[in-house]
Amino acid sequence: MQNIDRKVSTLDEFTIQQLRNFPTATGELSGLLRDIGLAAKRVNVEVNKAGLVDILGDAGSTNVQGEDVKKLDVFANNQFMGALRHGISCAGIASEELDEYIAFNDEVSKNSKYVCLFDPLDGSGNIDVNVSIGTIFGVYRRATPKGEIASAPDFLQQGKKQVAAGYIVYGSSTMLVYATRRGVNGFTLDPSIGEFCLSHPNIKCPEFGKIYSVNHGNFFRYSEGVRNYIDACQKKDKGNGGPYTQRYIGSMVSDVHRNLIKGGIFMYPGTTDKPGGKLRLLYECNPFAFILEVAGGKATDGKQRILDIQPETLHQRSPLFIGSKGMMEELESYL
Ligand code: P6P
Repeated sequence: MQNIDRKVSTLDEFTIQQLRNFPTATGELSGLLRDIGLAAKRVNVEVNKAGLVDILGDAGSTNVQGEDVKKLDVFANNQFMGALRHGISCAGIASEELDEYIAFNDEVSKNSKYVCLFDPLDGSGNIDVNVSIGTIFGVYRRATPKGEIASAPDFLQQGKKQVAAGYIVYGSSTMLVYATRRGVNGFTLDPSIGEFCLSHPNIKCPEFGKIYSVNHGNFFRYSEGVRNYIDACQKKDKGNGGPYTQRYIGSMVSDVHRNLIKGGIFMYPGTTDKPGGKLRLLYECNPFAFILEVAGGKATDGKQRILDIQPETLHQRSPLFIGSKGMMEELESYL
């Protein structure tokens, strides 16, 4: 009998295997993750040729954050929204690019179990200069009864209510990383077969690392505790666990992905002029906080666990400190 145990799992095979391991599962979450994988492949094609076609440049509008919206943002938003709307697992979406949530009002969607919140293309300011960018998503079981059209309570849930979260990094290779409570797994896109293939099984964030990521340009607008921690990072030498290195490319997906794999801490603190920080709680902080906690790391807003924060509005911002557990505990002693 030929050995049918293949070494390489595609994302589809992996999610179906997860389904086989949990017979009570309905397959809706697996289906939703495959829908996201499909949209990611379509976005990847455009991101990879962004410099070649007239898809660069501003779409002329600005999003709710007052940021110039580039055409690729709009394209990516429509790909993820379209894939989820036409799947069988999603009752509605909320997007960093859209002022309001969108509840799908067809019968199949109204009877779906999940909602998805995403930042379709984070770091879009880097598109024109060929720096890696990414998609970030979080999946929640809907809070309102199936059969009804999704509504606000479905989208304003604490991050700890996520059943899955993940990101796609369109970089030197394109990777999709997602977490459920059972673990964090990374899939690298193999363009020759057009499939995401399991390349980083069971990702764990090292308890300590040597990388700290922060925008030094805001240094004098950070709190004293944050400034003292950053000073300490720069004074690390071999004696006390150093030397640390500073890595920050201004694209959260890339910065947090690197620190997840290698160990490190990423900080986007509040500042004197923006005490709430810049990053969005629902579309950036919650998904990454879920992923890092499953991988053994930590994520806070400087005072409380990100995943415990009860959202009040779709686009609220939060300070974010996230990464290796040991480094986070060291930071907390300065805050
Ligand atoms: P700053 C990109 O616009 C983004 O939302 C994140 O991807 C990134 O980490 C952060 O903003 C960079 O912000 O103020 O340091 O340029």
